Amino acid sequence: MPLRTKHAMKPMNTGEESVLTKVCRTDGGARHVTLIDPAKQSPEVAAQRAMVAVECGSSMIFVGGSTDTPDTVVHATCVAVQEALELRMFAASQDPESDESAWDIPVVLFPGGAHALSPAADAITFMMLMNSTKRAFLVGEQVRGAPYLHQFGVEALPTGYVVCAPGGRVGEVGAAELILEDDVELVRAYALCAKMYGFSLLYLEAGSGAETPVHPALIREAAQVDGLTLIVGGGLRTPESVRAAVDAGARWVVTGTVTEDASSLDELRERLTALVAACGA
Ligand code: 1GP
Repeated sequence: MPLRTKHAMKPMNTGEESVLTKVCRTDGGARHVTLIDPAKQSPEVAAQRAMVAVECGSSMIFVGGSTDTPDTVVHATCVAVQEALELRMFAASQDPESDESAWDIPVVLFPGGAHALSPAADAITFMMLMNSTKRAFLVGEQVRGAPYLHQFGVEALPTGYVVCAPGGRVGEVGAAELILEDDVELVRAYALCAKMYGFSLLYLEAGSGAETPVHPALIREAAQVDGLTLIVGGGLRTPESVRAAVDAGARWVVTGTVTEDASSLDELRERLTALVAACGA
C-alpha cells in the first residue's frame, strides 16, 4: 500500500502538532466533522464531497461507517481525499491571498472493525465500544488492528464510544446496551470510566440516520466530566439539532447522512454551511 502523501511537502518535525492535539484543542467553538462512508460513493465522489465540506468549514473528515467495507475501498477513499486536499493546499500555497493551513484537515479512520484500515489516513478513532456486550467490539477488533496501525504509523486517538438510543445499526451490530435518554447517571459513569481508562475522546453516538439524535441531557451530563473531548453524532440533520448538541457541551458534531443523501454538490454546500454555522465555529 502506498504511504500517505499529504504532509510530504512539509518537513515533518517534532514541533508539528499531533492530530490528537488538534482534535482536543479547547480554544474556539465547537467544530464539525464530515463522515464519509466509503461504501456509499466512488473515491472520486468522496473526494469532491470532502472538498465541499472543507470549503464549508468542516474541520475533520472521518472515513468509515459501514461494517462490511473491505480495506481496499477504505484505502482508495482515503487516498482520493488526501490527494484532493494536497492539491488544494498546493494551490493555496501559490496564492498570497489564500490560507494554506485551511486545507490541513485531518483524514481520520472511523472504522467498523480491523478490516477497514488504511495507511493513507492521518489518524484513527481507536475506539472501545464501551457499552457493547461483545468482546470483539470491546477489545477484539482493536487487538487485530493494532499491529497494522503500528506498522502504518497511523496515529491512534484513544476514544470511548458509547451508543445511545435509538442506536440504529451500530447499536444492533455492536450488541450495545443502549443508553436511554434518562440514563444520566449511567452516561456519567461511562464518561468517568473513559477518563479513568485514559481515553482522550468520548463519542456519544445515536446511530447513523437515527430519527432522533443523542438527547441533550446525556450530552450535558457527559460534558461535566473534565478531561474528555466530547464528540456527538447520529441523526443530526438540522442546525437546531446541532445547536442543541453544542449548547449541551459537544465539542465536535459529526454528520454523515446529510452528505450522502444530498442530491448535488450545491445542495451539500447549502446544508453543510448551515450546520457548520450552527456549531458556532
Ligand atoms: C454515524 O454519527 C455518525 O456514526 C453520523 O450519523 O449519518 O446520522 O449523520 P448520521
